[in-house]
Amino acid sequence: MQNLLQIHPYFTDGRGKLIALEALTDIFPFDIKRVYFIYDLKSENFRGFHAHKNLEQALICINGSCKVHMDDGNNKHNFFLNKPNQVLTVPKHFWHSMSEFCDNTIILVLASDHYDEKDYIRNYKDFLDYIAKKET
Ligand code: T46
Repeated sequence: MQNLLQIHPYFTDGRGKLIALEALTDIFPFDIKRVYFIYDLKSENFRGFHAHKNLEQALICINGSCKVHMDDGNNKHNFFLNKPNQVLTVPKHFWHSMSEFCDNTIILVLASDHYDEKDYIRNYKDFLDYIAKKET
């Protein structure tokens, strides 16, 4: 699961750093149809706790830091994001949650499709049943 975290190349010179995100590349193998960002986060809160049936996403902590817990139904892994060139792929069928936000954290999310509540699996038991059915 560690291979879901990639380091994005950046341009750097005396003025600072620049990262250009492009769809349909090794880092973003999907077309990007939606971009959203999550901010004004409180350290004691959790977000996520769901999986997607079809949506592919990539998370970038463009400011601050956070923990992202990922679970494919068989294996679990925690990622710590604290650099804007870290790109965490969240494939479909991965239960995920975000927590331990430091002050001023901003999480940028690139998504392969428009928002659709029907694409969410928001109950963990339903998620495990969905994975079990997929594997048979
Ligand atoms: C995900 C993680 C990483 C919309 O109306 N449009 C949108 O594009 C999104 C993303 C959300 N919403 C509404 C749905 C809820 O009423 O915004 C509200 C908060 O959404 P949610 O509770 O799903 O937020 P998170 O932070 O738990 O999850 C979000 C994404 O929804 C989800 O796809 O993978 O970030």
